[in-house]
Amino acid sequence: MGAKESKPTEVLDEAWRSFDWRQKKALKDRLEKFTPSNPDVTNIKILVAGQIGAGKSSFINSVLSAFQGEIVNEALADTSQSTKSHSFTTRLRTYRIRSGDADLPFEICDIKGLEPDELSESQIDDIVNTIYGHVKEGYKFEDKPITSDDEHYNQNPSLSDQAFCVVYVIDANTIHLSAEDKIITEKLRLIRQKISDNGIPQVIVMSKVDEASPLVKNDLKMVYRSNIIKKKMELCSATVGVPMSKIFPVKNYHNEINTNDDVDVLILKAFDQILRSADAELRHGAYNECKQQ
Ligand SMILES: Nc1nc2c(ncn2[C@@H]2O[C@H](COP(=O)(O)OP(=O)(O)O)[C@@H](O)[C@H]2O)c(=O)[nH]1
Ligand SMILES: [Mg+2]
Repeated sequence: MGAKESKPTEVLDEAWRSFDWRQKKALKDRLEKFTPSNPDVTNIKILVAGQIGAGKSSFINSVLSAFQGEIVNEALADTSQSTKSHSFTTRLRTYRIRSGDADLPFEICDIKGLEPDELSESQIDDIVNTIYGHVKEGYKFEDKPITSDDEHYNQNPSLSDQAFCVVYVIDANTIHLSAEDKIITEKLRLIRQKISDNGIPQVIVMSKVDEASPLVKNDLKMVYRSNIIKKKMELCSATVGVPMSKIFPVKNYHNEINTNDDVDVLILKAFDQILRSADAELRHGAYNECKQQ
């Protein structure tokens, strides 16, 4: 029956992005040896933003798991499904990446998810303040933005308190399908506007590629041969305004009990690029100049 359908083919003849599926060990080794190129920085901080339910906590857990070689559930992912409209992460939480017993010089911050309500400036201000290192660990996000007299407000953030790369986690299934998503992408665009003057690099992690394409669900290695995934990444790029080279498709660990090399290698590749972007920004030293004036 289905043979007569004239849908565009989902399987592309060739991978449109070259990707070595055997590079997991090389990536992991390199990341384990990585030292920030600015000696004043003890750890490179990465901030993860995106819509509620996009997979931010699951992405953080997946990075932790890929390094540990076993499933880690440190960042609380929302498994209830019913609380989609309300952000599960309300406090600022920072996760240190470890490999075995060794602490690596990377930290990832999980912040409150963006809510698809009217464009409130307060969420955006909170995110921008967090990027600049003004929000201390454990701060509970409120309906209004943090003020400088708050006990969790850091007046003098060090380089290690600031985020040097912002990662937007975007669910491949919902990108630009609903009015809600238009509001979210508009919010991301506003954040971009506020921080891009300072050159903070931005990367998109497009999550849930397994749910977006049956081909990919069946075999993750088909991710760069899937027409659906390619189209979704192009849509992401156009709506948020981030080049394709800064968009990484991933499948997060969410219900598995063991890690898997294909999942790991996509996650580690995304994380490697995130760190390279952050470190390049540190090297350029734009921050040093603006902080030391
Ligand atoms: N199939 C699939 N489900 C995912 C993936 N990433 C996250 N999820 C699920 O999506 C839901 C929301 O994820 P969560 O990490 O809590 O999103 P957050 O609100 O952005 O932190 C949870 O039910 C996860 O199990 C993925 O890559 N594939
Ligand atoms: Mg979360």
